Amino acid sequence: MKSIYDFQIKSKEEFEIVQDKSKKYPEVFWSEVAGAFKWNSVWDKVLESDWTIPRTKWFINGKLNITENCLDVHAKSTPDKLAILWEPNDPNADSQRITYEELLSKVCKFSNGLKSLGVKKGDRICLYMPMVPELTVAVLACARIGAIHSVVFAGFSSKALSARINDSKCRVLITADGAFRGNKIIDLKSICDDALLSCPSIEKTVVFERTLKKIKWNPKTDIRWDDLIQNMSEDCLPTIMDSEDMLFILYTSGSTGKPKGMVHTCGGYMVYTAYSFLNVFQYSPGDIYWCTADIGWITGHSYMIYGPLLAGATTLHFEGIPSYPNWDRFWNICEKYKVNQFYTAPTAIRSLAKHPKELISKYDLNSLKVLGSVGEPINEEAWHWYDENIGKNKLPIADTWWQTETGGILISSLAGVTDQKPTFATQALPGIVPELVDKKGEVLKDKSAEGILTITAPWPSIARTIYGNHERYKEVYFSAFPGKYFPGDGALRDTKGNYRITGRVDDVVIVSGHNLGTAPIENSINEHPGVAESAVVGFPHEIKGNALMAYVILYDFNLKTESLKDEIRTLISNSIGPIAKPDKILFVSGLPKTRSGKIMRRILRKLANNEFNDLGDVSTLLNPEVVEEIKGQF
Ligand code: 7RM
Repeated sequence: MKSIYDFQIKSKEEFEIVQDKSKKYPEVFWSEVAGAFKWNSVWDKVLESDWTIPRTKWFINGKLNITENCLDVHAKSTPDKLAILWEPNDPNADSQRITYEELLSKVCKFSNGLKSLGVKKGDRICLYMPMVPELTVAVLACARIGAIHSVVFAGFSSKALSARINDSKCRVLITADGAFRGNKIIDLKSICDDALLSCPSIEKTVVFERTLKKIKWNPKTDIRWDDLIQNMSEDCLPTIMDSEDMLFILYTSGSTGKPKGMVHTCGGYMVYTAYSFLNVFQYSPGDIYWCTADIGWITGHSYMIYGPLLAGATTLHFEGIPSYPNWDRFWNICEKYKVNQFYTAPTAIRSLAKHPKELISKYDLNSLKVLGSVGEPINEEAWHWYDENIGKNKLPIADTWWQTETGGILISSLAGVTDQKPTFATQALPGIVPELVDKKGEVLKDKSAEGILTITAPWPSIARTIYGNHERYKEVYFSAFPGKYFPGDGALRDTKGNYRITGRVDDVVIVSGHNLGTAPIENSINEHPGVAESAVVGFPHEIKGNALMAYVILYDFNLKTESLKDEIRTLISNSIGPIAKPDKILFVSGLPKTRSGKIMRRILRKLANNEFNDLGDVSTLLNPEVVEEIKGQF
């Protein structure tokens, strides 16, 4: 039997050969990769796909349990190998080192605990937890017994939590008494108590004790984590799943208010996350890999838990935040654990770049071999700062473009193997077929082009549906360009076939009959040396239909003058045309952002339209206070 490492591409020549093969014979290609895993019975058909319905199925009738491949396989061959390294919020508290054998026991114990609550295959379980190893244990325990995990980021409000619980009718909620985040304690349990006032489907709440702060206790429904696992066996046979059985639901925000529960299935997700992990990050056995995301996001699911564990890797999980106790914490951790692969987000890079370089030079970062970026387009300045200061101008940077919906990385360089180019995600991974189209859906055939990104061929880890709403799935992803997957991003292609993601294309505003994307307008505003960041939205206008409003953050707030507004308008006029000049420019100190650093344009649109009382739930924002500040400026 081949190992998944046999599919790790090691040279540019090999990349070209594999890419060619994956395009010509996708089913042969993916079935060979899938052969590197343990299946209880092999699929009888590799692929069934019709994106007009839309439907995608991989490894049909294959039977497996993903946790056998994440845990049992390695616990048998390398029991003492470290699976998880855990760094707590408090740098002086004890860290944890969990081997594959230990992780398997912990997962089995908790799986048995869940079973004792009556949880069975197909039940939905909500997880609302801090970044402790028990979160990973709970995720894998669900997968082991065929329950569907729905992790909700533990920074979301009680309202957001209850909406997600109710959408998928979860039976059990797993949470903690609280979470440590920097010098704050977040009372997770009381947030859950609030949420559960309107969640009739929840029968039991399992509470892991992290902070030991006093909490309200409901003896009828609440169970301590430790009590639940106390007498449980350390063995639990994995439940045999079909390839296309649901593995998890993960909610992502849509352009309308209601979150979309993206559904991922067992077989294809397993094959693609492991394959992409090994190839993008060029992980070698023994390396220490660190992704700084939260498990509450898809990056955490695919590249902190499943991808690395499937590869038998050592994955570092950090409970805290980059600024605590100081802005050198990330570099401190890199040195402490001799991190080899470091994967973070542009928003983190930009905050880190604001602090003195001595905070980096204090530490020995020589262990680093690969850097990664994810979550939004990385701007030129941030890319070069990362390259120079962390990569010392010699490390490959993998700019990884993908989505909750794609399950895994679709466009990225393979670190150190294929060419990189600043601010370009570069090439599609083997088996991924991107295509640029214009607004009418015409394929842009020129080598170098700019347009809307689509993906034309199915890949194993595409989300199969939106939980309970297949119509919306079809509408959002498969109706703009029939037969193609539409991710909602714009992209530019250079003559060598490298892709640069330019931003969301679903934020198009029609001004006096002209279709204007807000992303290119923002890009030209950002060219002004005084501008740190900007966001442009449309608002209704009597004559033009829509007009534009620009929210602009200046490096120096004191420079907010009328003449600066004129300079910004001139820049836009010069790069796009006078039609793209915003009617209103507002200087602000921050923009409302999601926890993963994405600007909430929906809120900016409402503010621009004076709809102050109808902003929806702003409590899920990273910085709800800026909404008040912006309101005050109108
Ligand atoms: C992994 C993740 C998805 C959206 C996506 C893009 C943007 C993500 C990049 C990027 C440019 C990147 N999932 N995005 N990665 N844009 N370059 N490397 O972020 O579901 O939360 O967001 O994020 O707009 O469509 S997500």
